[in-house]
Amino acid sequence: MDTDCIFCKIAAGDLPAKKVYEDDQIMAFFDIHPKASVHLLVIPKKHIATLNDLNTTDSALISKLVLALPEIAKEQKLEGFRVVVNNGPGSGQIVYHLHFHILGGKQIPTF
Ligand code: DGP
Repeated sequence: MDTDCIFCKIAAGDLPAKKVYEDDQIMAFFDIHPKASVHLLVIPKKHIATLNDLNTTDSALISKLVLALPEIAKEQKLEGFRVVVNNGPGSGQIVYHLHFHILGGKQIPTF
């Protein structure tokens, strides 16, 4: 755990979040500043700052997280959804704890 990291604090239960899924390794909760009618964040509980910081020992964890995305979306009754990962400077990443945005609900702009 990184004691300065907001998502580590959420993962540890030290900060509140509107959780929709949690197990021993990953957690999903609503984004505090939603950009879509359904906007969730899915995080590994382990502190990993960016995709660049992943290594092969994280393979099972990341596989589990990606496989959970459609399950979490299904729980929210989303048929289709967009997954976004902002990664590093210039990408829009604000929180340096790896997270996958799930965006869905009302039609979201395409690009
Ligand atoms: P990014 O720009 O990819 O780093 O996205 C960070 C997202 O995290 C942003 O959409 C707002 C959200 N966020 C920041 N702080 C909190 C928080 O304390 N709780 C929740 N639920 N979301 C947060």
